[in-house]
Amino acid sequence: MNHRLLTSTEAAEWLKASPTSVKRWADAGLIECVRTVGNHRRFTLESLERFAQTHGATSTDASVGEWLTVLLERNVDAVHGQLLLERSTAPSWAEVCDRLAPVLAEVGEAWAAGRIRVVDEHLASERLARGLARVVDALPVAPRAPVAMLMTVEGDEHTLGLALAEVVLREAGWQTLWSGRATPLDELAATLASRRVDALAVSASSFSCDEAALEPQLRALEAACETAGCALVLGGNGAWPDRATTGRRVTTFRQLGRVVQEILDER
Ligand code: B12
Repeated sequence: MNHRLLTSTEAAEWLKASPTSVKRWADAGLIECVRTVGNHRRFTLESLERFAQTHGATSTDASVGEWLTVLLERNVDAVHGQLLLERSTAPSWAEVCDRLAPVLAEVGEAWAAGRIRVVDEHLASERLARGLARVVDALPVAPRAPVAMLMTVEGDEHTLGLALAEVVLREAGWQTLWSGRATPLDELAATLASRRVDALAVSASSFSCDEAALEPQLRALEAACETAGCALVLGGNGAWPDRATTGRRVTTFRQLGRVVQEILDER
């Protein structure tokens, strides 16, 4: 095992991609990376090999472009069709969901660069949300299946990460309860105490970039889950406090698939 850590430039050379793409794939959780004290990204050769195996660096760029066309210019049927097409070339829905990370990042960059309007972003997001909902509805679960509740952190309207997580949970045989955006934290403990919830999955998108604002929310989430005896899963590229927590930090959907299995194995 080669332990030497590679810089983003060296990783880009190895992947025959641009350092910007490597950084974007890392931030989207597609390539595992570690951070130096100076917050620089560093990569192991193994993580690059894993990425190249599943993505093959250049093809990802091409497919991001295709996805943008479908999301921004076509309808929900076309989005649903594209999702099924991706699934036909992937080992799992978790893999498909990970392939969508750079697509969402690209939508954000197109908005930030003024190439698309906020309304375009709303329309594209809703098409994807509805396409994913059709996939979820087609994935039946057993009556006494484990239950996961899905919510975003307070103030965060970004629910696509949750919609992707819901597909992965259904594929893993979990029932899902969509609480989504604006879930009041002060009601959470009572909700978790009033019904069987085996895991609470919480999303903080990169919009939730203030760690100090997330700290009290994380404490409330930890306390509610501890009292109810349910697992806590933390997702999204938001500024989750970098400290020991009873929550399980998840950055990719393949990882989510593994984590929810661990939760069941531990029961
Ligand atoms: C779609 C979108 C919207 C849509 C959301 C629609 C919807 N139903 O979700 C709309 C148009 C409503 C919107 C609104 C806004 N947005 Co917006 N948005 C986006 C965009 C393009 C995608 C968001 C998204 O879903 N990403 C997927 C997220 C959730 O994934 P992630 O954090 O990268 O996490 C990854 C993993 O961790 C995993 N994951 C995510 N969640 C979870 C949860 C679990 C349990 C698990 C296991 C895994 C997991 O999935 C992701 C992919 O791998 C992003 C671009 C981006 N880079 O994210 C901008 C972005 C987040 N938005 C941004 C902004 C500024 C806004 C607005 C303020 C714009 C405005 N002026 O109106 C508002 C704020 C609304 C609010 N209060 O939240 C900025 C945030 C910048 C910043 N640091 O503050 C971004 C980064 C765009 C940009 N490039 O600047 N947005």
